[in-house]
Amino acid sequence: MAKVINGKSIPNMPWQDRPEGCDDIFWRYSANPVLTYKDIKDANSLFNSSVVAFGNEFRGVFRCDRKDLVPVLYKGKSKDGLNWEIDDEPLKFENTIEGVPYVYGYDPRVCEIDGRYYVVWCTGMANWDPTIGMAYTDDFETFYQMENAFLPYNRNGVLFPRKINDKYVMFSRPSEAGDGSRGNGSIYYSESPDLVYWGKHRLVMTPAVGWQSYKIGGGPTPIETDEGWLMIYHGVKSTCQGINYYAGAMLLDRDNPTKVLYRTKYYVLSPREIYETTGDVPNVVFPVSTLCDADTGRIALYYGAADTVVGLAFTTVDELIKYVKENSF
Ligand code: BMA
Repeated sequence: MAKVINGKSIPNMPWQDRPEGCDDIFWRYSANPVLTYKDIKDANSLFNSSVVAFGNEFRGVFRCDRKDLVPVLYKGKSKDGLNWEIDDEPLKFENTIEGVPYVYGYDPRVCEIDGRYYVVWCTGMANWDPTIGMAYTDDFETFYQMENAFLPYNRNGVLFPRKINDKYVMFSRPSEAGDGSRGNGSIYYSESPDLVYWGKHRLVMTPAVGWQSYKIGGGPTPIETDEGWLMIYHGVKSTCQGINYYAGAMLLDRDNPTKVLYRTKYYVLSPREIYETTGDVPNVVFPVSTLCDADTGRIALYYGAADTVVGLAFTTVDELIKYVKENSF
């Protein structure tokens, strides 16, 4: 069995066994979607969101497009990872940083490093130009804004849960257009001594064929295993009806995560159910966060579906690593 390194025991995380007769690598929660616009006051949609274990409970930072269709971040708590109490008002930062406006926020990823929780999201600067915003919290009550990590245009910032070779590590996806309308987006590595200054940028992975041909971007916080960093990512394909979003997985070298050991040539999750194919943006599954129980290797993946709701799907570290190794280029 692949060993989860630096993981947590989360015996109460959401889980269902693989349904009989299902041979999907990720199987969906039978009561999907887990979150909808009904869970937040004045919401149009509640989707690409991030969930973490916190003590014996769960905490989350959520993407909500309110009825003005401006994306904002919310915080919430849950005892079981399924039933959530989300604030009525958007998340506010305790501090403000001059010159770092917070015009909007979407696709938050929460990553715990040494007991502190960092939120990395797509933030709007002047002119609504997207880049990578950062904040931290110790208690999920008070959040402090940090310096933005990069210049526009950049999206899909994903922090690694520990320093590697004494540096913080982030993956991101720089792009040439603010609205995400152009393809060719690749995943890049950056490192930092202090979570403020980022450099030593390196290419990690470019788009490939099929479902990941138009652009790719990071997903949930990577899971450290004795076989490497297990990372779920998203891939986009352009079609005559628009662009479709899928999820894939890769395994990266533990000491040098710019080194991709395997990446799936098949997707691991695709828009198939009605709540994934129909909504504000049809045919989107967008993986954002996972819970992983270090004792059993169980993984619960929270993903945005059709830019409208949050879905949940399950697999195990062992099954996913085996699949990645057996179905890669
Ligand atoms: C991306 C982001 C995501 C969204 C996806 C599909 O560019 O905006 O938040 O889920 O497009 O619309």
